[in-house]
Amino acid sequence: MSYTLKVLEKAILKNPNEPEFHQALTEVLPTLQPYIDANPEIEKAGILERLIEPERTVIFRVPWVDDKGRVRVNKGYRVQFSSAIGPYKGGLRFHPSVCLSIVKFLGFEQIFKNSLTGLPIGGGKGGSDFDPKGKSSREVMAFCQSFMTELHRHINENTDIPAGDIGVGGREIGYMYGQYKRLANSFDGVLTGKGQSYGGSFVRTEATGYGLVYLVCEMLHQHDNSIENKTVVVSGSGNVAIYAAQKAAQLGGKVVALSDSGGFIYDKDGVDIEAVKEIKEVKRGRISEYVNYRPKAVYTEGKGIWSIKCDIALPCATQNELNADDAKELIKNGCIAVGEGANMPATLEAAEIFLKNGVLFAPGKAANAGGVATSALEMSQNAMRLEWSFLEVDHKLHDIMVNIYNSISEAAEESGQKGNYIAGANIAGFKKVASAMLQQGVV
Ligand code: NDP
Ligand code: 2IT
Repeated sequence: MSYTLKVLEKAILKNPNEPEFHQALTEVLPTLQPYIDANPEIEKAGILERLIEPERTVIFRVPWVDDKGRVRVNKGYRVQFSSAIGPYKGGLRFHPSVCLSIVKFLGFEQIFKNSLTGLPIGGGKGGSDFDPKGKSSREVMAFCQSFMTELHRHINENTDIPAGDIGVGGREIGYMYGQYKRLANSFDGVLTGKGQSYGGSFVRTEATGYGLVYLVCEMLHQHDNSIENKTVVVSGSGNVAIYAAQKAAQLGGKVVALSDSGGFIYDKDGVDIEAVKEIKEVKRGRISEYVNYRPKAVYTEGKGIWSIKCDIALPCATQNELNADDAKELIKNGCIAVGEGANMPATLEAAEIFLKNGVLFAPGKAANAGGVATSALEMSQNAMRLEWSFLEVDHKLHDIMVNIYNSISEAAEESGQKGNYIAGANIAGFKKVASAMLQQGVV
């Protein structure tokens, strides 16, 4: 049995009840085999056995008091996965589904994604099973303060720099930053995604969605195609989805659908992004409310967004939101390109189907790396106590995404798997991390 399959088999046995983590390992490890065959020192140094084990995992109690005066308790997590090429970096997710398996899958993917950005950031992830939905701002603040009261012992600007993810946006980062500053007595760049008035970077809010579209456009361009006049379906309607839809429309695509966990909207004339922003960012409402703004649009409850005919699909909600049947339906309807804005939104089977059918498929670690890349730019600006303009950051983001496309495309070709950007992203991300680990000895 090959080295990667041996490590995978053992990891699955040693980490039972972690299906999402198993899935991430299954998606990554076997694709590294050609590179490892050419570099046998990797196996000798036990690089994979070390890489799949987080350097440190912290799980903690988060007690807080709700508006009715009741004591509530949630679980908090921070998985500090790899510091081989820089301080741990990755988001915090607040969602009732959050558990160790999900945080580990996200943290593992983050190592490769962060390496692909070309910037000096290691991999980490965290979060809580706290559900911000339906909570008052005071409740969210109480939770965030309690969460940071423990988390602050484990992070600092040179060790671990969290940011947002599902359920964590500017409001939550603000409350957590306020509490961190109070406990650490230090105004530093320990979180990214901060508000503009206290050290946040221009473009961080837009970065993941914009970056996704920049990468997809480059991929299309390299295949003598473009986003212009293409029909685009974007799932989700949170931070990533909104700005992916906005950039896709700015660059000439027609975005006809968005969704949330309740259902999806179809607007054949092209989605009105400003209306979506008002519903989601201002009112914190549901996507179903969109029909009040555009009465000709149709809202359908439940899953099913992938049955809408499109040229380009951008899954931007959550893991495993696009399965084999969805992939087949998209292909049947003429879909030519898929860009993963979310982390692992396509199941293993779905991704395989896209590859087999010649659909251009940009995996999350590459396609959604613009968010964390811009976080790293925020860290640079904080360290220099400087601020770059919107245009400067946007240009840097664009260059980073084009570079990522080039490196995953080259790595795919070099490993004899031209056009397989899943393998390309895994290998290109792994190379730098493995090299750093080899040079740093057994740690
Ligand atoms: P938000 O919380 O802003 O939005 C999440 C969106 O996805 C909402 O529309 C939400 O619907 C939907 N969603 C979440 N969970 C589920 C679920 N279990 N089933 C169906 N729909 C769901 O999060 P983001 O936009 O920040 O994140 C979206 C994805 O992008 C995640 O996979 C995240 O890991 C990834 N990502 C985010 C980055 C960032 O910078 N924010 C960077 C890179 C990747 P509802 O409101 O109904 O729950
Ligand atoms: O999945 C991700 O890359 C993020 N949620 C962003 C992480 C970050 O540190 O900006």
